[in-house]
Amino acid sequence: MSNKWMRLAAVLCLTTLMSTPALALKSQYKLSMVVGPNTAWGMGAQRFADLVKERTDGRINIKVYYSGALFAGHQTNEFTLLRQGVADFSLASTINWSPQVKELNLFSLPFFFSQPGSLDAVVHGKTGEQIFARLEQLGVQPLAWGENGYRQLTNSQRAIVKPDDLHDLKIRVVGSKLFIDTFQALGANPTAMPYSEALTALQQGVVDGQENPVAGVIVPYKLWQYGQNQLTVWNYVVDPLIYAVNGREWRAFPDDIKQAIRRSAEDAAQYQKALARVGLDDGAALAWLKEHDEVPDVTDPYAVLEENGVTITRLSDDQLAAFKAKVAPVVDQWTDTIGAKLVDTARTDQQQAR
Ligand code: X2X
Repeated sequence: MSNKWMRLAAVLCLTTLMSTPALALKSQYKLSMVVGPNTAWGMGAQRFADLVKERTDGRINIKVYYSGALFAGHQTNEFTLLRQGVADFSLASTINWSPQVKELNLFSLPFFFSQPGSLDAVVHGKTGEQIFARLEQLGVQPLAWGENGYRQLTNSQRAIVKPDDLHDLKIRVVGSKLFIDTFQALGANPTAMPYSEALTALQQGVVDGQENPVAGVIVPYKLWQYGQNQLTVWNYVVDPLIYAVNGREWRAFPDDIKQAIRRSAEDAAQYQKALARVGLDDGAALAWLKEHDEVPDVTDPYAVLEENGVTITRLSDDQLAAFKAKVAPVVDQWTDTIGAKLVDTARTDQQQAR
């Protein structure tokens, strides 16, 4: 090849590499979900899909794949599948992405978000910005923050009032090893498994307990029917949800579609968070839903639990202190993994919001 042709070929190559080609729109996009449609989480995903369809005049059709259908139940593979484009969209808990994105373990640090409003302060503060930038770097475009909720402990054996009560209880957990470390430090016997297997394990008594949000998971899945008749309110972890889209696909969307998708995620997230918080906050969530003519099925999740024979144990500050002391070394160790700077930023975000 002559020099001239080689130069031309090189220029052509470079132009192709530099411009993001406009991909043809797909007839259907897939959104991955861990849980089912009758949860705040599932309803928040469906609302997003509906809004996107409406606001793009039907050009973007998103089908929600509930109950882990897209990743065959293996929820800790979700981030990888979204990155690869096996899923186009996702409404995901930070817990399930934490094995691949170590920064997301921040949200699973035990007793780090115990003050009301501290999660909002972090996700809408500098920390949230930095985490979104990190996800973008890794090939996933985040769109908005949702919320699964404060995770409470249930079991089939006894009331948990002090760490000793957890001794040898088999507790199902998911996510990164941080959860195993936390429950081992508390003296329990934790075992990691996806949610799709957890229900059977609870039913068969393979495990004694689990931890999940009351409105987000425990009530919609009627966990009392799986022997879970003890619940301890300890607010030890709160997991946010993230509306997100595969980065390559995002960059290829025209601007008007990008804008419609982003606004739909923000609006759906507000609705989703209100559903996740009904009956658990100071009344703001229910007021928001009423204002928007939305009628939630459950307005008092603790009352539903009690009606179904679940004993609720609320820990005092002194009782909580005993649990916090046990997990303090785990928090220190995982602060290094997450990045001490990010953990510090999250502390500052919380303090500034007070
Ligand atoms: O598996 C769980 O416990 C759940 C449903 O809460 C998550 O996906 C993190």
